[in-house]
Amino acid sequence: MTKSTRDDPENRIQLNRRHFLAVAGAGLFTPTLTAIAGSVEKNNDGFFILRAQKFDTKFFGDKGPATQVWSYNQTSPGPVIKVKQGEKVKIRLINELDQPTTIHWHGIRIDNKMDGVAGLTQEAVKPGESFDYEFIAPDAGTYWYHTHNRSWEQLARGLYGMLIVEEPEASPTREINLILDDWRLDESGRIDEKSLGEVHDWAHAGRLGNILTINGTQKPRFKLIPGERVRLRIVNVANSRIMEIKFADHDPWIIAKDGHPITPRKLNKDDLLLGPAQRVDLLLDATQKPGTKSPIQFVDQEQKIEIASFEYAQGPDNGSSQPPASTPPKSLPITMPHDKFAPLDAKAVPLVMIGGAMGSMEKAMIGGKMLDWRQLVKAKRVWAFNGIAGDLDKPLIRVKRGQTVRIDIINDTSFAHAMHLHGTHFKVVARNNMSFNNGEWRDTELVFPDEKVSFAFLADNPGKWLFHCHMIEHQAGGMVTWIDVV
Ligand SMILES: [Cu+2]
Repeated sequence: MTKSTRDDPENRIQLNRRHFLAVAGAGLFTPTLTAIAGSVEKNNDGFFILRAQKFDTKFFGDKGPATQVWSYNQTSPGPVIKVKQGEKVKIRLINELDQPTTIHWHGIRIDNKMDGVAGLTQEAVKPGESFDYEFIAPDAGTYWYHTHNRSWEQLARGLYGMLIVEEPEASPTREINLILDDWRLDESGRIDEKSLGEVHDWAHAGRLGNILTINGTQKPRFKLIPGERVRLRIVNVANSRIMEIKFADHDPWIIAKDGHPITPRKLNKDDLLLGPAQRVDLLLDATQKPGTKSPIQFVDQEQKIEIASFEYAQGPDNGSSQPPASTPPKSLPITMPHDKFAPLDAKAVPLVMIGGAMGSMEKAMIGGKMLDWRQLVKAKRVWAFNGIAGDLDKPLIRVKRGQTVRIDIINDTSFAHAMHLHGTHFKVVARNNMSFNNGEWRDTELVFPDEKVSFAFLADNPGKWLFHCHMIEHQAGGMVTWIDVV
């Protein structure tokens, strides 16, 4: 690829959108009532077992073609893992695949040895071998777990699941999990393997799928009881697709972002615009009449596509279907160390993103050598942070424990990036030269083209913490660095 032939990313997205619609609209799917289930066996030594295994799933109903995915315990998404805040979590990964793999516990303020980053915090677990993950989850909330080795392939093949850290006090609120993914399938319904590793995608918006699933199925239906209030835990696990969803006929409260509680409020415009890896928790009041069907929609530019639905239980309207919609829910307890957080004393680190199609990157460093664009494309390193295309030899910054760090990101590319910091959460403290503190903690934040966004965090967790774009093809293509807390 030369600069002159770098094409317009919009074309690619349009093509994918058409394909997505064609497959989704083909009427092949059979909607099913869904509850995510998964069985987790417990070993005598107290470890829960996650087996990374191949598994045939049916995206298109029982009569449709089978799609071989990679799974944990024969289900993708993997089993929903529920742990109590502060509890010791013991999980044994057994690798029954023919590629090395690891598990990363996304968003958990974890012991660095347990962070699961192949090549940085541990060696990838070889086929036939196992690894014991043991950690304490200090914050209650909605998290997820996923592979962190060859993620551009292994995540695309289905190696992920939801991790719920429950508040110490059990809540009576019923919960519904929505795990959103897009898959790129070929004409026969198999994973489109030819496109895995395709540098064209890496240099554009990433590998976008052509079918969309919630909890591993198309168009699931979720029961609601008139008058009830349910908690929705939503995560976007797609490799690269930014997802925007909408609830017709309902006006939910947002209560948490990326696992961390926020003061409950009604939704703002972009609250349900989720970059890869981002989560939100909502409380939704079932205000409709018995028997009502109401769509959950995927917002695609001007149009809305139904991707799931709520179905209200039948039965007499007992009058409870007018719930106290104006009553704000109670805030969840916040456990981040706010008091020690000092953005004013922060050590500032610039991070300039360059690269990709329609970008200005002419050269970048790999392994201390300067490469031109042609060589970078050949090496599949088509993105860079501060002129370095994905080297992990040196950290972005080395700081003493207890230091507050501010990373000033400049997105000098034509694409959005979902920046994820391991091991802690950060606050977005400035956007396009406007400083603010909205009280929200994130572990992943979207940075749009030409934006300047500053993240601040307290470096209180020692270790090597990866900092990367969660558009996984961008990470693989050079958008990755790390922060050393000593
Ligand atoms: Cu990116």
